[in-house]
Amino acid sequence: MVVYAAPGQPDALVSFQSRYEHYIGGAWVPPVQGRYFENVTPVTGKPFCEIARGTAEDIEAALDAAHAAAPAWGRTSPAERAVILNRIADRIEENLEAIAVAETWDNGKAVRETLNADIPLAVDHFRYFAGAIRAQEGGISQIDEDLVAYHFHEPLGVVGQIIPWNFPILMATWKLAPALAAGNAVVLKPAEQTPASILFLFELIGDLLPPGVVNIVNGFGAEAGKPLASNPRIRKIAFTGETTTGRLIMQYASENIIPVTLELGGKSPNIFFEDVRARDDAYWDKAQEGFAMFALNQGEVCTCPSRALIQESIADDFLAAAVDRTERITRGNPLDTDTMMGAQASNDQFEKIKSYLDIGRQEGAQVLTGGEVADLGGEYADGFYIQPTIFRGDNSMRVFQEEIFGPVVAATTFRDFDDAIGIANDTLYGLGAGVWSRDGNTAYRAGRAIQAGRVWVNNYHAYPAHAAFGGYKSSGIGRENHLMMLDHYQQTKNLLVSYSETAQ
Ligand code: TXE
Repeated sequence: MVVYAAPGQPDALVSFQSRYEHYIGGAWVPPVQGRYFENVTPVTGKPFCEIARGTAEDIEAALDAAHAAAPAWGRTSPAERAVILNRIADRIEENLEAIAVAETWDNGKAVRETLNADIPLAVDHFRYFAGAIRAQEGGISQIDEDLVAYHFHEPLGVVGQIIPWNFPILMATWKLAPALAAGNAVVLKPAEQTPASILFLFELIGDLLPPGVVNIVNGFGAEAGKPLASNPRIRKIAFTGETTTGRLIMQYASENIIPVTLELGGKSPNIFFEDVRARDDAYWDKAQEGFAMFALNQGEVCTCPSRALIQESIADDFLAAAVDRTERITRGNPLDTDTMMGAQASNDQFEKIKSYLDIGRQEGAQVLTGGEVADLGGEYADGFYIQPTIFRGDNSMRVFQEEIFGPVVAATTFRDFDDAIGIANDTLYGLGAGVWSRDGNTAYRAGRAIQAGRVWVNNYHAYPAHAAFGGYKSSGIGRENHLMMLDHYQQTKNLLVSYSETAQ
């Protein structure tokens, strides 16, 4: 066990500044209007720094810096950009513990996750896109003997990126790494709930990039996000957040006719077929771990397996074991590596989850475990802690249909394959899904029939950089990760060249 801090302090590894400015043109720049807002740590519920409160003027300053930097950056070779991305990865890796603690302090998630997942995945993401851009090739089409079509990849120029608070550093990385690899300059707006860890990160890595290639403007959605997303000086907007906000982002983008990628909400089904019982105990345990993934990151994951669908014949046994597994999720100081589940990211989110605990009960869902706020007492009494909760009910209930974004799973049963797929697809969303069966045919057919961009088969919540990730239906547009992500940050230039010496 390692406790990274005395209760209530991130201490030795991270000293946050008491005030953070915007990061524009490689420098720390105060907000034009001179206003700041308090940033609270969910660990204790107390403010720990203040953050520049950005407005349209700050966005314009950041766009000036990005436009000044974009032409030279866009002309660097893929090899030069790859070197820089690899240096960023190395610098993050060298400071992994400090960045992990900063992320936990800002977001509330358990440090065992930031140490073992969030930050290592961010490192790998930069390395992946360093390799991807060097491996990318253009194309040549020989139209006829004398006419040749060359296809080049060109950067878009200056792009806008708006990210949420559930994986601040990883979401920033998912967006920055491909955009930079492709040769774009960026204006990024972090979520107002969790700006500090990203700013701490840029104190560590900012010098590795030419000034103006990445600019960070802090602030709220309406004040800073909208002037960025609706700005005619960006050539693309990438967004992760709520589906209703995603609709607004598309409206803004339509005014400027720019491409949009959206990673939005989810209500992912996790389907357990009856053969999970017929196999060895190790597989049963693995399936139980897959079920318990609803509490990973306190359930604040767009792919949270928040609907469990269990075949009738095994449902009672499975759920009894699931309750036992869920009750063994250790909670406590998020900075203690023994803690599995930390604090919800903000008071708003805490209140939203509490309201769904009431809604579930009111609509008649049975609480199998949890269902309450988790009172950790002492230093943590004002932190945002919720018990991991299993509801049992049916798919028409609001707790099955609406994104709660907390450690809450709604479980139901199904009769047969068709019933399972019907329930799984009875949702507005289509981001993630899980299928648990060792029958290859069942797993394959279910995986193909579920309307979701990512279906985990016999695993859940793995996010390798080279597997495409994104939504069907109201869960979004476009993909993240994978080579194909480069396409979202590039234009295709076609040169159609005649080598004929004569008129045709
Ligand atoms: O999201 P918002 P919120 C879901 C989850 C959560 C709910 C609300 O269910 O409970 O959304 O979270 C910026 N123009 N997800 O309110 O508002 C905002 O400042 C431009 C799922 O935090 O979408 C922040 O940086 N930008 C999701 C970002 O958008 C605007 C992760 C996300 O905030 C804006 C987060 C505007 N008009 C929440 N309004 C996922 N898919 O993982 C807000 N923003």
